[in-house]
Amino acid sequence: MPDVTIFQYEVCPYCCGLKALLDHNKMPYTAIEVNPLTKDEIKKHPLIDQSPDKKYRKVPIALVNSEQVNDSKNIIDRLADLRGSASPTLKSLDKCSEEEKADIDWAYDKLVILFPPNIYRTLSESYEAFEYMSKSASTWTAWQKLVLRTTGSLFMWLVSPKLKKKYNITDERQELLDAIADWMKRVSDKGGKFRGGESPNMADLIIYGQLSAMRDMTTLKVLQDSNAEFKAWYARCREAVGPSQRRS
Ligand SMILES: N[C@@H](CCC(=O)N[C@@H](CS)C(=O)NCC(=O)O)C(=O)O
Repeated sequence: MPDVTIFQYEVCPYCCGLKALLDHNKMPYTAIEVNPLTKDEIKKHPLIDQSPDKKYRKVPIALVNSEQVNDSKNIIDRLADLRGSASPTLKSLDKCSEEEKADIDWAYDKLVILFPPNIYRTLSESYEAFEYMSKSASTWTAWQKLVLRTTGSLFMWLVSPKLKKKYNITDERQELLDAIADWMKRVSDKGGKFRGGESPNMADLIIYGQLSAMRDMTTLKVLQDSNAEFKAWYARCREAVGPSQRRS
């Protein structure tokens, strides 16, 4: 198994989609929570390239056997290469079926962009997201957590309308409910259990993982309370993904 470290935010859907694949494939990893205000964990890490032309400041970033890989899709491809034996749920994205690829593209291009305007839509929901984020960062000081919770939640709540405008979103809640209904229609076309049929495919796992970034948040509760089929699919995916393979 490769040695994998992931620089992440606990609420980052790209990070959570990636981790769902690792958990399901029983691949252990270390996760380092990045402070979104300072990004010190990335800026000060000796194995992260700091040269001006190569510096990358988004998450996830992975160290795979000490080699830096940026961007969740590149990380998936790299891990699939290294894993050697083919796994239907950890293969390089260009080995996915056209349908699986289209579902994954939909998740990246349409679904995930609806998350921020939802989780930061009110000041209290924004605070809830940052409270959750600060709880996940065991190595930060109480002061850092307080600054993150207050400044971060206020900032994202203020930025949220700009995100809506940028992505042409009018009613963030309704559009997310519609997207989930659309996804469940596609799952139902395959018998209703998973989009992959009797077992989850990569799209099920990535989409579940991305949505799990909002666990314990109001948005996910609203989705589950409004759509019983979705609630059941989400629970089946959680079961299929199994326990976290995070070592520390
Ligand atoms: N295409 C990238 C997107 C990564 C991304 O946008 N991550 C967000 C967090 S969810 C980020 O780091 N944004 C910049 C920031 O927080 O400063 C991927 O799939 O990894």
